[in-house]
Amino acid sequence: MSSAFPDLQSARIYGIVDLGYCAPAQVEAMTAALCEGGVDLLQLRAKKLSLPEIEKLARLMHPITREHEVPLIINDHLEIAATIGSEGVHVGQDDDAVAKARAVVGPDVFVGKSTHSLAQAVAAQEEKADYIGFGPLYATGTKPDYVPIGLQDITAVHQQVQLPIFCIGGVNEERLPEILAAGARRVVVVSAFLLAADVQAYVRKIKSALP
Ligand code: 3NM
Repeated sequence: MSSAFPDLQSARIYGIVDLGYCAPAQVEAMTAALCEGGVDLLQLRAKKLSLPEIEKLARLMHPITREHEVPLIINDHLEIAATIGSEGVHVGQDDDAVAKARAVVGPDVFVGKSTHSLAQAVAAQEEKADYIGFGPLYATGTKPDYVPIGLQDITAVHQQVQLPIFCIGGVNEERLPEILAAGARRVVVVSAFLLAADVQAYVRKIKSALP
């Protein structure tokens, strides 16, 4: 990854421009608001759009994220990440393995992986992911088919996995104190950011509450 960007270890707050909440026409403004609010990482997630549409949105987002020195991470689509030269790519449990992803995007692009249990988190570390998502902590409409894992394994995952761990799923301002008390150090926030009346202010509030 380019040295212009902060390293993953220092990242605390991870936003996602999820097209389930944000219309394509709003993507640029939302990207700017999230970056100006202070996200450390930003993902493009568009489960229902075609590859050309996703690539187009990624190309709109990238100059904005770059200007803010925020790594852009493409969800699922390795070839789009490789084509547009994003700083990261993210894969799920049912997607390509980390090694396959790395082979497509190259050694300088970081590869994140979703994990939904302690065992999957440890496996992702063995697979040499660069970071993991860990959740969903709570039931969430953003990923409705997943059973929430609760907060009880957060301490253990930080003991057993040395990668940056981003707790995800239902994270919002009200829940943040109990999530941090359970041992989380980094979070991903999706709907609470995208639906906030003042996105920048909401990001700032979450950021100021993180260690
Ligand atoms: N991945 P919200 S939970 C995209 O557990 C995603 O891997 C999850 O959205 C996982 O902040 C999730 O709106 C949705 O709950 C997070």
